[in-house]
Amino acid sequence: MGFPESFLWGGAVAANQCEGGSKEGGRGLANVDLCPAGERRKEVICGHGKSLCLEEGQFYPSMEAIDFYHHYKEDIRLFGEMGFRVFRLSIAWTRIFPKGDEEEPNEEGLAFYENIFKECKKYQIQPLVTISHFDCPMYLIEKYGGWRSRKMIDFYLKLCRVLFTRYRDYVVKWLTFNEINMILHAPFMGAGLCFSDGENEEQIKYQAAHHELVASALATRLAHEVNPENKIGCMFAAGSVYPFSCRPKDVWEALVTDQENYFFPDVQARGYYPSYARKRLKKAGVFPQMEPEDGEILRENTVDFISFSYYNSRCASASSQETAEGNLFQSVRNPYLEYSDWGWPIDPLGLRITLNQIYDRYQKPLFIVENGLGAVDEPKEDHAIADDYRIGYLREHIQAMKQAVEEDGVELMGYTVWAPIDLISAGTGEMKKRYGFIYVDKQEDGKGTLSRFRKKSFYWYQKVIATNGEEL
Ligand code: BGP
Repeated sequence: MGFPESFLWGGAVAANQCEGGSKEGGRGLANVDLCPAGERRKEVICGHGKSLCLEEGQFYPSMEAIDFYHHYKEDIRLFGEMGFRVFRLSIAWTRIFPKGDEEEPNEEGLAFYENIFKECKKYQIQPLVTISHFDCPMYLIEKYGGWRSRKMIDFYLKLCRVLFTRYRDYVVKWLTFNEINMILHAPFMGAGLCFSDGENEEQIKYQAAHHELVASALATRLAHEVNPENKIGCMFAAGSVYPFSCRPKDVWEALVTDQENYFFPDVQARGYYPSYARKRLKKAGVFPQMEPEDGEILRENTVDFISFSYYNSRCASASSQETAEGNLFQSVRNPYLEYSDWGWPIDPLGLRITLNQIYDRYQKPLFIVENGLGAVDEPKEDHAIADDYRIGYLREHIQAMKQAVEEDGVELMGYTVWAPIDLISAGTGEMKKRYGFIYVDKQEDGKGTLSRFRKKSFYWYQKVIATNGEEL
Protein backbone atom coordinates (compact mmCIF):
# COMPACT_ATOMS: atom_id res chain seq x y z
CA MET A 1 0.00 0.00 0.00
CA GLY A 2 1.04 3.64 0.07
CA PHE A 3 2.49 5.31 -2.97
CA PRO A 4 3.48 3.14 -5.92
CA GLU A 5 7.21 2.50 -6.31
CA SER A 6 7.17 4.50 -9.53
CA PHE A 7 5.76 7.58 -7.80
CA LEU A 8 7.48 10.73 -9.03
CA TRP A 9 8.61 12.95 -6.15
CA GLY A 10 10.21 16.23 -7.01
CA GLY A 11 9.90 19.98 -7.36
CA ALA A 12 8.72 22.54 -9.91
CA VAL A 13 10.05 25.88 -11.14
CA ALA A 14 9.41 28.20 -14.08
CA ALA A 15 12.07 29.78 -16.29
CA ASN A 16 10.95 33.35 -15.73
CA GLN A 17 10.92 32.99 -11.96
CA CYS A 18 14.33 31.41 -11.53
CA GLU A 19 16.61 31.70 -14.57
CA GLY A 20 17.52 35.33 -14.89
CA GLY A 21 20.27 35.71 -17.50
CA SER A 22 17.66 37.56 -19.48
CA LYS A 23 20.11 39.24 -21.77
CA GLU A 24 22.44 36.29 -22.13
CA GLY A 25 22.70 33.47 -24.62
CA GLY A 26 20.97 35.45 -27.36
CA ARG A 27 17.67 35.45 -25.46
CA GLY A 28 14.93 37.83 -26.59
CA LEU A 29 12.55 39.88 -24.48
CA ALA A 30 9.35 38.23 -23.21
CA ASN A 31 6.14 39.40 -21.54
CA VAL A 32 7.32 37.89 -18.25
CA ASP A 33 10.40 40.13 -18.22
CA LEU A 34 8.17 43.18 -18.34
CA CYS A 35 6.08 42.47 -15.26
CA PRO A 36 7.45 44.90 -12.70
CA ALA A 37 7.54 44.33 -8.95
CA GLY A 38 5.42 46.65 -6.86
CA GLU A 39 2.18 48.45 -7.35
CA ARG A 40 2.04 48.41 -11.12
CA ARG A 41 2.42 44.65 -11.40
CA LYS A 42 -1.23 43.75 -11.01
CA GLU A 43 -2.35 46.17 -13.69
CA VAL A 44 0.36 44.93 -16.06
CA ILE A 45 -0.24 41.21 -15.61
CA CYS A 46 -3.94 41.79 -16.17
CA GLY A 47 -3.30 43.50 -19.51
CA HIS A 48 -4.38 46.97 -18.45
CA GLY A 49 -1.10 48.75 -17.86
CA LYS A 50 0.72 48.50 -21.16
CA SER A 51 4.30 47.47 -20.58
CA LEU A 52 6.00 46.98 -23.92
CA CYS A 53 9.57 47.84 -22.99
CA LEU A 54 11.76 48.12 -19.92
CA GLU A 55 11.02 51.45 -18.27
CA GLU A 56 13.31 53.60 -16.16
CA GLY A 57 12.49 53.55 -12.49
CA GLN A 58 10.81 50.15 -12.50
CA PHE A 59 12.28 46.99 -10.99
CA TYR A 60 11.88 43.87 -13.09
CA PRO A 61 12.61 40.93 -10.79
CA SER A 62 12.66 38.23 -13.48
CA MET A 63 15.62 39.80 -15.26
CA GLU A 64 18.01 38.28 -12.75
CA ALA A 65 15.67 36.18 -10.58
CA ILE A 66 17.82 33.70 -8.63
CA ASP A 67 20.26 33.33 -11.51
CA PHE A 68 19.53 29.66 -12.10
CA TYR A 69 21.07 30.40 -15.50
CA HIS A 70 24.50 30.29 -13.88
CA HIS A 71 23.69 28.14 -10.85
CA TYR A 72 21.82 25.24 -12.44
CA LYS A 73 24.55 22.69 -11.79
CA GLU A 74 24.67 23.50 -8.11
CA ASP A 75 20.88 23.58 -7.85
CA ILE A 76 20.31 20.30 -9.64
CA ARG A 77 22.98 18.70 -7.47
CA LEU A 78 20.97 19.80 -4.43
CA PHE A 79 17.78 18.39 -5.98
CA GLY A 80 19.70 15.15 -6.50
CA GLU A 81 20.76 15.22 -2.88
CA MET A 82 17.12 15.42 -1.84
CA GLY A 83 16.49 12.34 -3.98
CA PHE A 84 14.30 13.96 -6.64
CA ARG A 85 12.92 11.59 -9.24
CA VAL A 86 11.46 14.39 -11.33
CA PHE A 87 12.23 18.05 -11.90
CA ARG A 88 9.59 20.22 -13.49
CA LEU A 89 10.99 23.21 -15.34
CA SER A 90 9.88 25.40 -18.20
CA ILE A 91 11.49 26.61 -21.37
CA ALA A 92 12.01 30.32 -21.94
CA TRP A 93 10.57 30.55 -25.45
CA THR A 94 12.82 33.52 -26.28
CA ARG A 95 15.97 31.51 -25.58
CA ILE A 96 14.97 29.19 -28.42
CA PHE A 97 13.31 31.72 -30.71
CA PRO A 98 14.30 35.20 -29.48
CA LYS A 99 11.65 36.98 -31.55
CA GLY A 100 9.38 34.02 -32.05
CA ASP A 101 9.19 33.95 -35.84
CA GLU A 102 12.77 33.09 -36.85
CA GLU A 103 13.43 30.35 -39.35
CA GLU A 104 16.12 28.71 -37.25
CA PRO A 105 16.29 28.22 -33.49
CA ASN A 106 19.01 29.77 -31.36
CA GLU A 107 21.63 27.10 -30.70
CA GLU A 108 22.86 28.69 -27.49
CA GLY A 109 19.41 28.48 -25.96
CA LEU A 110 18.98 24.87 -27.05
CA ALA A 111 22.35 23.96 -25.58
CA PHE A 112 21.43 25.55 -22.25
CA TYR A 113 18.46 23.23 -21.73
CA GLU A 114 20.32 20.25 -23.09
CA ASN A 115 22.96 20.83 -20.43
CA ILE A 116 20.25 21.00 -17.79
CA PHE A 117 18.81 17.67 -18.95
CA LYS A 118 22.28 16.11 -18.94
CA GLU A 119 22.77 17.33 -15.42
CA CYS A 120 19.42 15.83 -14.38
CA LYS A 121 20.43 12.53 -15.92
CA LYS A 122 23.51 12.40 -13.69
CA TYR A 123 21.21 12.17 -10.68
CA GLN A 124 18.55 9.99 -12.33
CA ILE A 125 16.09 12.85 -12.27
CA GLN A 126 13.61 12.85 -15.11
CA PRO A 127 12.54 16.23 -16.46
CA LEU A 128 8.92 17.26 -16.75
CA VAL A 129 8.90 20.16 -19.16
CA THR A 130 6.34 22.94 -19.35
CA ILE A 131 6.54 24.28 -22.87
CA SER A 132 5.03 27.63 -21.97
CA HIS A 133 4.89 28.81 -18.39
CA PHE A 134 3.51 32.35 -18.66
CA ASP A 135 5.89 33.06 -21.48
CA CYS A 136 5.46 34.78 -24.80
CA PRO A 137 8.00 36.65 -26.97
CA MET A 138 7.43 40.40 -26.89
CA TYR A 139 8.01 40.62 -30.61
CA LEU A 140 4.97 38.39 -31.21
CA ILE A 141 2.93 40.45 -28.79
CA GLU A 142 3.77 43.68 -30.55
CA LYS A 143 3.38 42.31 -34.04
CA TYR A 144 0.36 40.04 -33.58
CA GLY A 145 -1.17 40.89 -30.21
CA GLY A 146 -0.05 37.66 -28.55
CA TRP A 147 -2.51 34.78 -28.41
CA ARG A 148 -5.37 36.88 -29.75
CA SER A 149 -3.91 35.98 -33.14
CA ARG A 150 -4.30 32.53 -34.66
CA LYS A 151 -0.81 32.89 -36.10
CA MET A 152 0.52 32.10 -32.62
CA ILE A 153 -0.44 28.48 -33.14
CA ASP A 154 2.17 28.07 -35.87
CA PHE A 155 4.92 29.82 -33.92
CA TYR A 156 4.17 27.71 -30.87
CA LEU A 157 4.16 24.50 -32.88
CA LYS A 158 7.46 25.40 -34.39
CA LEU A 159 8.86 25.72 -30.90
CA CYS A 160 7.30 22.38 -29.97
CA ARG A 161 8.77 20.60 -32.96
CA VAL A 162 12.24 21.85 -32.12
CA LEU A 163 11.88 20.81 -28.48
CA PHE A 164 10.39 17.38 -29.15
CA THR A 165 13.05 16.59 -31.72
CA ARG A 166 16.09 18.00 -30.04
CA TYR A 167 15.31 16.61 -26.58
CA ARG A 168 13.90 13.27 -27.70
CA ASP A 169 16.52 11.37 -25.72
CA TYR A 170 15.98 13.32 -22.52
CA VAL A 171 12.33 14.26 -22.13
CA VAL A 172 9.16 12.19 -22.44
CA LYS A 173 6.78 14.15 -20.21
CA TRP A 174 5.52 17.55 -21.33
CA LEU A 175 2.90 20.08 -20.28
CA THR A 176 1.60 22.31 -23.03
CA PHE A 177 0.61 25.46 -21.08
CA ASN A 178 1.02 26.27 -17.42
CA GLU A 179 -2.24 27.09 -15.63
CA ILE A 180 -4.06 27.62 -18.89
CA ASN A 181 -7.10 29.00 -17.08
CA MET A 182 -5.02 31.96 -15.86
CA ILE A 183 -5.67 33.52 -19.23
CA LEU A 184 -8.94 34.67 -17.67
CA HIS A 185 -7.30 36.20 -14.60
CA ALA A 186 -3.85 37.41 -15.69
CA PRO A 187 -4.16 37.72 -19.49
CA PHE A 188 -0.94 39.63 -20.17
CA MET A 189 1.21 37.30 -18.11
CA GLY A 190 -0.70 34.24 -19.27
CA ALA A 191 -1.09 34.97 -22.96
CA GLY A 192 0.47 38.29 -23.87
CA LEU A 193 -2.87 40.10 -24.10
CA CYS A 194 -3.02 43.89 -23.68
CA PHE A 195 -6.37 45.59 -23.91
CA SER A 196 -7.31 48.97 -25.29
CA ASP A 197 -10.19 50.97 -23.87
CA GLY A 198 -13.56 49.80 -25.02
CA GLU A 199 -12.45 46.38 -26.23
CA ASN A 200 -14.60 43.36 -25.49
CA GLU A 201 -12.15 41.66 -23.14
CA GLU A 202 -14.14 38.46 -22.68
CA GLN A 203 -14.26 37.94 -26.42
CA ILE A 204 -10.49 38.45 -26.69
CA LYS A 205 -9.68 36.19 -23.76
CA TYR A 206 -11.81 33.33 -25.04
CA GLN A 207 -10.48 33.79 -28.55
CA ALA A 208 -6.95 33.53 -27.19
CA ALA A 209 -8.00 30.56 -25.07
CA HIS A 210 -9.37 28.85 -28.17
CA HIS A 211 -6.07 29.36 -29.95
CA GLU A 212 -4.17 27.90 -27.01
CA LEU A 213 -6.53 24.94 -26.82
CA VAL A 214 -6.05 24.17 -30.50
CA ALA A 215 -2.29 24.69 -30.15
CA SER A 216 -2.26 22.33 -27.17
CA ALA A 217 -4.09 19.63 -29.14
CA LEU A 218 -1.80 20.02 -32.14
CA ALA A 219 1.25 19.88 -29.86
CA THR A 220 -0.12 16.67 -28.37
CA ARG A 221 -0.42 15.16 -31.85
CA LEU A 222 3.06 16.29 -32.79
CA ALA A 223 4.60 14.96 -29.58
CA HIS A 224 3.08 11.54 -30.22
CA GLU A 225 4.29 11.59 -33.81
CA VAL A 226 7.85 12.54 -32.94
CA ASN A 227 8.11 10.02 -30.13
CA PRO A 228 5.34 7.55 -29.30
CA GLU A 229 6.79 7.38 -25.78
CA ASN A 230 5.86 11.03 -25.15
CA LYS A 231 3.16 11.69 -22.58
CA ILE A 232 1.42 15.05 -22.69
CA GLY A 233 -0.44 16.71 -19.88
CA CYS A 234 -2.71 19.70 -19.61
CA MET A 235 -2.14 21.94 -16.61
CA PHE A 236 -4.64 24.17 -14.84
CA ALA A 237 -4.90 26.07 -11.58
CA ALA A 238 -7.18 23.84 -9.55
CA GLY A 239 -8.81 24.03 -6.14
CA SER A 240 -12.42 22.99 -5.69
CA VAL A 241 -14.96 25.71 -5.12
CA TYR A 242 -17.11 25.22 -2.03
CA PRO A 243 -20.51 26.80 -1.59
CA PHE A 244 -20.43 29.35 1.23
CA SER A 245 -23.56 27.72 2.63
CA CYS A 246 -25.99 24.96 1.66
CA ARG A 247 -28.33 27.61 0.28
CA PRO A 248 -29.04 26.36 -3.25
CA LYS A 249 -28.04 29.70 -4.75
CA ASP A 250 -24.59 29.40 -3.13
CA VAL A 251 -24.26 25.82 -4.36
CA TRP A 252 -25.11 26.99 -7.84
CA GLU A 253 -22.56 29.80 -7.66
CA ALA A 254 -19.88 27.31 -6.62
CA LEU A 255 -20.75 24.98 -9.47
CA VAL A 256 -20.59 27.73 -12.06
CA THR A 257 -17.25 29.02 -10.71
CA ASP A 258 -15.84 25.52 -10.85
CA GLN A 259 -17.01 25.13 -14.44
CA GLU A 260 -15.22 28.33 -15.41
CA ASN A 261 -11.95 26.59 -14.51
CA TYR A 262 -12.89 23.11 -15.68
CA PHE A 263 -13.73 24.50 -19.09
CA PHE A 264 -10.05 24.25 -20.06
CA PRO A 265 -9.23 20.69 -18.97
CA ASP A 266 -12.70 19.64 -20.16
CA VAL A 267 -11.67 20.58 -23.68
CA GLN A 268 -8.15 19.19 -23.37
CA ALA A 269 -9.13 15.90 -21.75
CA ARG A 270 -12.48 15.19 -23.41
CA GLY A 271 -11.84 16.81 -26.76
CA TYR A 272 -14.76 19.18 -27.18
CA TYR A 273 -16.32 22.34 -25.79
CA PRO A 274 -18.61 21.30 -22.94
CA SER A 275 -22.23 22.26 -23.55
CA TYR A 276 -22.35 24.58 -20.51
CA ALA A 277 -19.52 26.61 -22.05
CA ARG A 278 -21.11 26.81 -25.49
CA LYS A 279 -24.39 28.02 -24.01
CA ARG A 280 -22.88 30.50 -21.60
CA LEU A 281 -20.42 32.02 -24.02
CA LYS A 282 -23.22 32.53 -26.52
CA LYS A 283 -25.44 34.11 -23.89
CA ALA A 284 -22.61 36.46 -22.92
CA GLY A 285 -22.17 37.46 -26.57
CA VAL A 286 -18.75 35.80 -26.78
CA PHE A 287 -18.13 34.06 -30.08
CA PRO A 288 -14.60 32.74 -30.50
CA GLN A 289 -13.89 32.30 -34.17
CA MET A 290 -13.17 28.67 -35.01
CA GLU A 291 -11.94 27.04 -38.15
CA PRO A 292 -13.80 24.04 -39.61
CA GLU A 293 -10.96 21.65 -38.71
CA ASP A 294 -10.79 22.69 -35.05
CA GLY A 295 -13.44 20.27 -33.85
CA GLU A 296 -11.56 17.31 -35.22
CA ILE A 297 -8.20 18.56 -33.93
CA LEU A 298 -9.56 18.87 -30.41
CA ARG A 299 -11.40 15.55 -30.56
CA GLU A 300 -8.53 13.49 -31.84
CA ASN A 301 -5.75 14.84 -29.67
CA THR A 302 -6.72 14.70 -26.04
CA VAL A 303 -4.07 14.73 -23.33
CA ASP A 304 -2.56 11.64 -21.73
CA PHE A 305 -2.71 12.93 -18.18
CA ILE A 306 -4.12 15.81 -16.17
CA SER A 307 -1.81 18.00 -14.16
CA PHE A 308 -2.70 20.90 -11.93
CA SER A 309 -1.53 23.27 -9.26
CA TYR A 310 -3.21 23.21 -5.89
CA TYR A 311 -2.61 25.88 -3.27
CA ASN A 312 -6.05 26.25 -1.79
CA SER A 313 -9.72 25.53 -2.17
CA ARG A 314 -12.08 28.37 -3.02
CA CYS A 315 -15.46 29.44 -1.84
CA ALA A 316 -18.40 31.07 -3.62
CA SER A 317 -21.58 32.77 -2.59
CA ALA A 318 -24.54 34.30 -4.38
CA SER A 319 -24.42 37.32 -2.10
CA SER A 320 -21.50 39.55 -1.32
CA GLN A 321 -19.16 38.28 1.39
CA GLU A 322 -15.77 39.03 2.80
CA THR A 323 -13.09 38.01 0.31
CA ALA A 324 -9.78 36.16 0.66
CA GLU A 325 -6.68 36.14 -1.51
CA GLY A 326 -5.59 33.09 -3.45
CA ASN A 327 -3.52 31.98 -6.40
CA LEU A 328 -3.99 35.06 -8.63
CA PHE A 329 -7.66 35.45 -7.90
CA GLN A 330 -9.79 36.25 -4.93
CA SER A 331 -12.68 34.26 -3.61
CA VAL A 332 -15.05 34.32 -0.66
CA ARG A 333 -13.32 33.96 2.71
CA ASN A 334 -13.91 30.52 4.19
CA PRO A 335 -14.30 30.90 7.96
CA TYR A 336 -13.24 27.31 8.64
CA LEU A 337 -9.73 27.64 7.29
CA GLU A 338 -6.42 29.10 8.37
CA TYR A 339 -4.54 31.54 6.18
CA SER A 340 -0.94 31.95 5.02
CA ASP A 341 1.18 35.10 5.47
CA TRP A 342 -0.15 36.18 2.08
CA GLY A 343 -3.76 35.54 3.04
CA TRP A 344 -4.17 32.34 1.02
CA PRO A 345 -6.40 29.71 2.61
CA ILE A 346 -4.75 26.51 3.80
CA ASP A 347 -6.85 23.45 3.16
CA PRO A 348 -5.20 20.03 2.95
CA LEU A 349 -8.49 18.14 2.86
CA GLY A 350 -9.36 20.37 -0.07
CA LEU A 351 -6.56 18.67 -1.97
CA ARG A 352 -8.14 15.27 -1.39
CA ILE A 353 -11.50 16.65 -2.47
CA THR A 354 -9.97 18.25 -5.56
CA LEU A 355 -8.12 15.06 -6.51
CA ASN A 356 -11.31 13.04 -6.21
CA GLN A 357 -13.35 15.49 -8.23
CA ILE A 358 -10.83 15.74 -11.03
CA TYR A 359 -10.34 11.98 -11.18
CA ASP A 360 -14.10 11.38 -11.21
CA ARG A 361 -14.43 13.86 -14.02
CA TYR A 362 -11.71 12.58 -16.35
CA GLN A 363 -10.63 9.09 -15.31
CA LYS A 364 -7.11 9.81 -16.50
CA PRO A 365 -3.89 9.73 -14.46
CA LEU A 366 -3.34 12.88 -12.42
CA PHE A 367 -0.14 14.73 -11.55
CA ILE A 368 0.09 17.42 -8.85
CA VAL A 369 2.69 19.70 -10.37
CA GLU A 370 2.51 22.59 -7.90
CA ASN A 371 1.74 22.74 -4.21
CA GLY A 372 3.56 24.66 -1.51
CA LEU A 373 3.62 27.46 1.00
CA GLY A 374 4.89 30.97 0.35
CA ALA A 375 6.20 32.36 3.63
CA VAL A 376 8.73 34.73 5.13
CA ASP A 377 11.87 32.89 6.25
CA GLU A 378 14.23 34.37 8.76
CA PRO A 379 17.70 32.86 8.64
CA LYS A 380 19.83 32.79 11.76
CA GLU A 381 23.42 33.98 11.63
CA ASP A 382 24.68 30.59 10.52
CA HIS A 383 22.00 30.65 7.76
CA ALA A 384 19.92 27.95 9.48
CA ILE A 385 16.20 28.18 8.82
CA ALA A 386 13.74 26.19 10.89
CA ASP A 387 10.78 26.34 8.50
CA ASP A 388 8.45 24.12 10.49
CA TYR A 389 5.45 26.00 9.08
CA ARG A 390 6.41 24.84 5.59
CA ILE A 391 7.00 21.28 6.74
CA GLY A 392 3.61 21.34 8.48
CA TYR A 393 1.84 22.56 5.35
CA LEU A 394 3.48 20.00 3.09
CA ARG A 395 3.08 17.14 5.55
CA GLU A 396 -0.66 17.67 5.74
CA HIS A 397 -1.04 18.00 2.00
CA ILE A 398 0.97 14.87 1.35
CA GLN A 399 -1.11 13.04 3.91
CA ALA A 400 -4.29 14.13 2.11
CA MET A 401 -2.82 13.07 -1.22
CA LYS A 402 -1.88 9.71 0.28
CA GLN A 403 -5.44 9.16 1.42
CA ALA A 404 -6.70 10.02 -2.03
CA VAL A 405 -4.38 7.38 -3.49
CA GLU A 406 -4.72 4.69 -0.83
CA GLU A 407 -8.29 5.02 0.26
CA ASP A 408 -10.05 6.63 -2.70
CA GLY A 409 -8.18 4.93 -5.54
CA VAL A 410 -7.11 8.10 -7.33
CA GLU A 411 -4.45 7.35 -9.94
CA LEU A 412 -1.62 9.77 -9.22
CA MET A 413 1.68 9.84 -11.11
CA GLY A 414 3.61 12.22 -8.95
CA TYR A 415 3.99 15.34 -6.88
CA THR A 416 6.27 18.29 -7.55
CA VAL A 417 6.47 20.88 -4.79
CA TRP A 418 6.38 24.53 -5.72
CA ALA A 419 9.15 25.40 -5.40
CA PRO A 420 12.19 23.42 -4.29
CA ILE A 421 14.24 26.60 -4.21
CA ASP A 422 13.26 30.20 -3.37
CA LEU A 423 12.35 32.19 -6.45
CA ILE A 424 10.37 35.19 -7.66
CA SER A 425 6.66 35.18 -6.92
CA ALA A 426 4.51 35.18 -10.03
CA GLY A 427 1.63 37.03 -8.43
CA THR A 428 3.53 39.77 -6.59
CA GLY A 429 7.06 39.76 -8.03
CA GLU A 430 8.40 39.52 -4.50
CA MET A 431 11.49 37.63 -3.41
CA LYS A 432 10.52 37.56 0.22
CA LYS A 433 7.61 35.22 -0.53
CA ARG A 434 9.69 32.08 -0.25
CA TYR A 435 8.64 28.55 -1.11
CA GLY A 436 11.95 26.67 -1.19
CA PHE A 437 13.67 23.85 0.62
CA ILE A 438 16.74 25.79 -0.42
CA TYR A 439 17.21 29.37 0.72
CA VAL A 440 18.66 31.83 -1.77
CA ASP A 441 20.48 34.83 -0.39
CA LYS A 442 18.72 37.43 -2.44
CA GLN A 443 16.67 40.18 -0.93
CA GLU A 444 13.69 42.24 -1.95
CA ASP A 445 15.85 45.10 -3.26
CA GLY A 446 17.73 42.71 -5.55
CA LYS A 447 20.81 42.57 -3.33
CA GLY A 448 22.44 39.43 -1.96
CA THR A 449 25.19 36.93 -2.69
CA LEU A 450 22.86 34.42 -4.41
CA SER A 451 24.38 31.71 -2.19
CA ARG A 452 22.22 28.67 -1.54
CA PHE A 453 21.52 27.18 1.93
CA ARG A 454 19.59 24.08 2.95
CA LYS A 455 16.57 24.77 5.16
CA LYS A 456 15.21 22.31 7.72
CA SER A 457 12.54 21.31 5.19
CA PHE A 458 15.32 20.17 2.85
CA TYR A 459 16.21 17.26 5.13
CA TRP A 460 12.57 16.57 5.86
CA TYR A 461 11.66 16.22 2.16
CA GLN A 462 14.75 14.12 1.59
CA LYS A 463 13.38 11.64 4.13
CA VAL A 464 9.89 11.76 2.66
CA ILE A 465 11.29 10.74 -0.71
CA ALA A 466 13.65 8.12 0.72
CA THR A 467 10.73 6.43 2.48
CA ASN A 468 8.38 6.90 -0.51
CA GLY A 469 6.06 9.01 1.61
CA GLU A 470 5.93 6.66 4.57
CA GLU A 471 7.74 8.96 6.99
CA LEU A 472 6.15 12.33 7.08
C1 BGP B 1 1.13 29.59 -9.91
C2 BGP B 1 2.21 29.63 -10.93
C3 BGP B 1 3.57 29.61 -10.42
C4 BGP B 1 3.78 30.08 -9.00
C5 BGP B 1 2.65 29.79 -8.06
C6 BGP B 1 2.71 30.51 -6.73
O1 BGP B 1 0.13 30.44 -10.34
O2 BGP B 1 2.09 28.60 -11.87
O3 BGP B 1 4.32 30.23 -11.40
O4 BGP B 1 4.34 31.28 -8.92
O5 BGP B 1 1.41 30.03 -8.63
O6 BGP B 1 2.19 31.79 -6.84
P1 BGP B 1 2.95 33.07 -6.31
O7 BGP B 1 4.27 33.04 -6.95
O8 BGP B 1 2.12 34.22 -6.73
O9 BGP B 1 3.01 32.91 -4.85
